[in-house]
Amino acid sequence: MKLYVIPDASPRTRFRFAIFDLRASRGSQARCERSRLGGFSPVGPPPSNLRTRWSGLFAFVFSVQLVAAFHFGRAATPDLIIRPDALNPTVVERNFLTNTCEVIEGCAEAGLRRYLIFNTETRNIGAADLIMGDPRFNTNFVFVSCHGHYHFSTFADYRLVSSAGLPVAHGNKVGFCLRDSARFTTTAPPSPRYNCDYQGIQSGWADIYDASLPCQWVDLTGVAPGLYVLEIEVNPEGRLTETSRSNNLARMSLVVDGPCSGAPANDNFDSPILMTRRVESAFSSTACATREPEERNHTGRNVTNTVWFRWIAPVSGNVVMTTEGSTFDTLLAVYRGTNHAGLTSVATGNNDGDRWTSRLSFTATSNTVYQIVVAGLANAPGAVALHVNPGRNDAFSERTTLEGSNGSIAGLNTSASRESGEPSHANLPGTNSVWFSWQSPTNGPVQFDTVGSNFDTVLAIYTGTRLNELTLVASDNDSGPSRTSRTVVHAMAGTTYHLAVDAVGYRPGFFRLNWGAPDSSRFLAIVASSASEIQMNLQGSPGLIYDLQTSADLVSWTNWIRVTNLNGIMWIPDPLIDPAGRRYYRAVTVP
Ligand SMILES: [Ca+2]
Ligand SMILES: [Ca+2]
Ligand SMILES: [Ca+2]
Ligand SMILES: [Ca+2]
Repeated sequence: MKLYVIPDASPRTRFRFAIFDLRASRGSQARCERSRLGGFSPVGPPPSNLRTRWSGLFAFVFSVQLVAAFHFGRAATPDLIIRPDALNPTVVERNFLTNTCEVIEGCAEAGLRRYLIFNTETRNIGAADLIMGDPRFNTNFVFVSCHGHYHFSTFADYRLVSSAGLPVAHGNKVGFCLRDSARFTTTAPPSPRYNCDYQGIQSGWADIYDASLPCQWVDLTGVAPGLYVLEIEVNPEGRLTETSRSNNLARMSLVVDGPCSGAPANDNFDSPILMTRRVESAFSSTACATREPEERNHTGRNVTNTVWFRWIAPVSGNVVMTTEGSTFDTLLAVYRGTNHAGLTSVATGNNDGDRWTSRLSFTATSNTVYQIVVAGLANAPGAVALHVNPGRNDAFSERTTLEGSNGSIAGLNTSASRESGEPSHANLPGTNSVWFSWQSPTNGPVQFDTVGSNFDTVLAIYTGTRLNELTLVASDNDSGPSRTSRTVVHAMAGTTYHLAVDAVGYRPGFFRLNWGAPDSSRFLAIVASSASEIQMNLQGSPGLIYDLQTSADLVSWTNWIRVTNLNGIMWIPDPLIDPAGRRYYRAVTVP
């Protein structure tokens, strides 16, 4: 056992303890464990300027008293969390030179790149302060000559992840000063205690890193546009002793756009993204958007980059619209009218939504056309997500109706839940189901998938009329790419199917539900059309080209004919059949 007492210049503490390896030597008698030492962070080897040192019996007796003292107040440990609604992510371009600290430290590459920048607010919700102390005496810190001060390299981990939970972009943030930035509860001490010279976070206080600080980002360069999740995890390696690490991860679904390369398709009032369902989401970008000459101010502001949506209300009643997941400070306005000059305001929103996104509500009238515009506050550009009634199809009885032999719908299930009596979709314990109904217009195979979702989905398809009496038709967990779901139903014309999209592992987000002809080609049937001819029914996506090959032994294959599938199902006759022989067929898609 080694226990060091370090004289401390801080006026609030008379001395500090450097404790390590308390299990050693007489540990079985002392029962010392780091986890019991609430309020003290474990530190490594003693500092070189240690002036006072005890060891042996004196230290043992002293430590028993110390542990006894802390055992009495054992529940008092810090507990760090990341406040998810303070992130406010924004996409920016930065150009770093090779000799800048960001490049030298490894959190940026030299040259012009795109970054997703964001705030992080780390709160200490535990009963005790997080005490890091003087970084010179804490081996979690290393001195970085570039910045001229100490860094704590694993305080937080930043990552942008796909639906499979795989990082597509990663941040290399180094903490350089843990301190009391803001008090979040009135029961906390009124004054800050910790600063860059003597670091920590008081109970009830938060340490805030503003998005403008170095390395507060993940590098988006090369990330494909789409739906992702930003994950911020504090104390990812557990170096800091705290009450719980299960609450250390904050997740935020967001949409990423590509570099600006031209006006978006819905830049102008007359070319909006059309939305017709009661619950629906759509995505766009204001990065290259413009303001039309006759366009008015929106939400009273002189904006320059607007994108337009048009929603035809399928039913009357209250409607909620949000821009949650957009990567900039949005403005949202809804109008009625058929041209710029004739618009009348229905509702506006600025910062009423989650983080700095917008949220509004109004009472809609069935079959009425609503013109919706999204712009950036102070003309901030970025990726746009617009949601109509997000999560309103949470309950089976509130199913959203889908129509047509093929289509796609996007949505948000973060506010959805599991109902009493709800079946376990794909035999997995789901938490955030949303429901759809689709009546098949024809007989034949139909593929349903959730490709394009940003979380690990499950998909289940039922028939029936009551939630607790549904008949399972098909279900799937991971047959799609990146833990999305995909299954094929042999649908009957006129039959109504109920679809549930759910999340695995309490991680909901943006989903996409697609339906149509199966994209995996297959032979459905072979019919002998005459004594010397057969016909094969080949099913697949319209437009696919196949090389049909034949074999007598399933080993050696020869090209037979090349065909194009024009409408999803094709009949291929083979008059060359040898009734006495055996012939195998296969279809190879031509890129
Ligand atoms: Ca925690
Ligand atoms: Ca515009
Ligand atoms: Ca539900
Ligand atoms: Ca899955």
